[in-house]
Amino acid sequence: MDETNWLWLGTLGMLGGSILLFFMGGKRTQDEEGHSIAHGLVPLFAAISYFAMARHQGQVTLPSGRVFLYARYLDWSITTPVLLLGVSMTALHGAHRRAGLIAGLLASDVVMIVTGLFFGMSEDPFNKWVWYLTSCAAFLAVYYVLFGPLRDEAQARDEERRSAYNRNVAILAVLWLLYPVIVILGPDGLQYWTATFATACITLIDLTAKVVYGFISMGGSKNISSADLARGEVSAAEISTHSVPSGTGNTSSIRHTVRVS
Ligand code: RET
Repeated sequence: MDETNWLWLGTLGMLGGSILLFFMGGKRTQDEEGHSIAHGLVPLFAAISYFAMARHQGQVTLPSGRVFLYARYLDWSITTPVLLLGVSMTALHGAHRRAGLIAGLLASDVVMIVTGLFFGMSEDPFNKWVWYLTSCAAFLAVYYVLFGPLRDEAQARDEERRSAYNRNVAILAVLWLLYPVIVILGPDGLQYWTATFATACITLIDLTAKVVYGFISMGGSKNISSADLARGEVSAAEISTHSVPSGTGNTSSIRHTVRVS
């Protein structure tokens, strides 16, 4: 398969994954709804970027003749914050606490992607390494928040949230680590690998980090919602409108516990 074929595989895989994730996602609670929409949107954004690259758009030929695919970075600048927001919501049981911590996490992630973009566009070795190392430093900050304060938050939650968080972060930490390794070995870095091989690797990891991970994370969210509903611990504000009968105020099928905290 040549590079363009891999990019087409990415386009179709992301599009198919997005449709499946949207339709198979739960809607019983806001947690489920949020995760379904987030995990459906992530591969949809990626499909746009893969399509552009498959059509030889979203790329630039640098003075050295190297073709740099910047569309990937546009994809990552949107999809990585969405994925991080998803795990944060699991750890924090909703979006309403520790806003500064989440802002710091997302800012570090954006710095990682933007400096990564400059790394990819650099031809001068000094510039290249400075950008690469800056991006890696921002990546470490992302890991610090995931394995430090957010992990502590998750451990204080119920069993379902705790295990969903631990599982999601373990998968995410391993998969995300592969990106800087592949990129540094490929044509934008040390040029040990051909463009086709690097694109094949990134496409397969991207499909895993977005679609396969999406299903795993959504499964965790379904467990969380089932347990919350069974315990009657879903507050009125947390139940999505789909499960609340309108008009009558009759919500007998779901026991509400509105907790003021
Ligand atoms: C770059 C190059 C510079 C050093 C580092 C990088 C990290 C990239 C990562 C990307 C993750 C993308 C994901 C997309 C899925 O939606 C920019 C490759 C550290 C971690 C998970």
